[in-house]
Amino acid sequence: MPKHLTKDQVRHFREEGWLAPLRAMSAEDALKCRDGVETLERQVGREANAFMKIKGYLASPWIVELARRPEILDAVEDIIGPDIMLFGASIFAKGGRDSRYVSWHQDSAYFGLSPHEEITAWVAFTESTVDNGCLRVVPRTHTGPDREHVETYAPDNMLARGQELQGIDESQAVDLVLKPGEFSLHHERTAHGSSANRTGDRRIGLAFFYIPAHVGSTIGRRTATLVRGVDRFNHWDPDPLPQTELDPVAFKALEAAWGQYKDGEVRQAANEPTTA
Ligand SMILES: O=C(O)CCC(=O)C(=O)O
Repeated sequence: MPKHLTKDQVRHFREEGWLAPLRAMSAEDALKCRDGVETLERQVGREANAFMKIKGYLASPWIVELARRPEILDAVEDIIGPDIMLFGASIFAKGGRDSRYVSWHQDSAYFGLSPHEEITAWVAFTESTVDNGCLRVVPRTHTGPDREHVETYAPDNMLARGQELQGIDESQAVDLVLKPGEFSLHHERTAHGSSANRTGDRRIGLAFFYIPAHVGSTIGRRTATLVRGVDRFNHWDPDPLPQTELDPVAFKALEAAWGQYKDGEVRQAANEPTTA
């Protein structure tokens, strides 16, 4: 029996590769998260997209707490089972009237995981609508193979290398419209992206990347955090979790992971054998 989702919701995720909307927290708490992101931006002096990527939860303890919220983990558990590792988190913040977009992509081509059982919980800190460029998915793409991405490095593309899937049938796309405090789930092979923000306010969401503990890294040993259950596999070293906001040790690890990802050491690694 699922713990949190209905059987139909679990079936929907398995067949379609996505599920939304689900509630993680109240709209007031989502606003506090937005404030939390904007406080970090002021402290660091850069837009969150520049530093809260790949291991964004290492920026502050409140982000780790959010990743552990039962409302999110109960839903994740219903899909991937009780032993859950958090291996990543990325902010996706678009400004008001912002032409930046996220091209169609599959995370499986870049995450370097095997087997492909990662699921992403995308948590809305603001409204996420068609007008402000909500997350979009192409249903059932998770059941096919990993596809090749063209790395465009297009300036308005928010992805590190502007990686883009070719031949996506956009007429099939579903808009994952969310209210503040809601979240969506998608599989790492589900093709997804988002359009520009045509409204006057920011659109901010934080994507948490969860794996069952048996999933290993195909690109050498890395770190992750057990957020529920038991790790019987020891595929991952422990993350240096932040003790304070912008804890220097944790922040250095965050920057190193993002740098390694951006600089191309993690490239189309999906089909390589696991080394874990
Ligand atoms: O928030 C967006 O616009 C894109 C999110 C995304 O690519 C992801 O969650 O992996």
